[in-house]
Amino acid sequence: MKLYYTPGACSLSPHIILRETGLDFSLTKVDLKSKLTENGDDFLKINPKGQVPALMLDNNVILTEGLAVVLYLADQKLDRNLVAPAGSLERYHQIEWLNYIASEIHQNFGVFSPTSAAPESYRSTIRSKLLTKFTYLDSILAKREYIAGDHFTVADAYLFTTCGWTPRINLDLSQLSYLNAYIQKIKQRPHVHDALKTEGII
Ligand SMILES: N[C@@H](CCC(=O)N[C@@H](CS)C(=O)NCC(=O)O)C(=O)O
Repeated sequence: MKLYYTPGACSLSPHIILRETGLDFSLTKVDLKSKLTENGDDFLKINPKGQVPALMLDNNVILTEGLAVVLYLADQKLDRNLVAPAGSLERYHQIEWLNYIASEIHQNFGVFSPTSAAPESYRSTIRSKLLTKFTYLDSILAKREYIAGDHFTVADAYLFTTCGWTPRINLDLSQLSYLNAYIQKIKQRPHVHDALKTEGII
């Protein structure tokens, strides 16, 4: 399998999950501005949406959308407990978290992208909105070790990835002590550390 990624982008989440599963994979870097891969290939021919993550399966089929990609990967190695088995209520709760992170957290970062023309007043509104949502997540993490329960899942890889974007938009989360302890704990996982190192983030 091959993961098309951009350092520090939302593709970090499936990158972490690939490592956590132990599946064999390679990485190809994408420049999101030029839409070229590090090999000079036109990324729009690989994923016409022009977005990472994109996962190329061994039969050359492309799977996109972070939520679908991490679920697919975790399902390949169910024994790693990165997602609960199909049909279990636990799995639907994990999907509930993935969707919350995608729609309520991730999407709100869009106004801070380099191509966004959003005025500072709007950015400020979104910053406050994000603070409210991260405060809610902090209250969940006050009650349990990981966002969906007592062990690391696909939802943690995604949440951890989005937390990494907050300094870039000047969103101060230092008062959210449970969230901060959680970020440190996830960062110390060997596979997370390796993913961050490979992407040049640490
Ligand atoms: N709906 C997509 C969104 C992916 C996304 O926002 N990717 C960003 C990087 S974090 C990207 O590729 N941005 C470049 C662009 O939209 O042109 C998903 O959930 O995977």
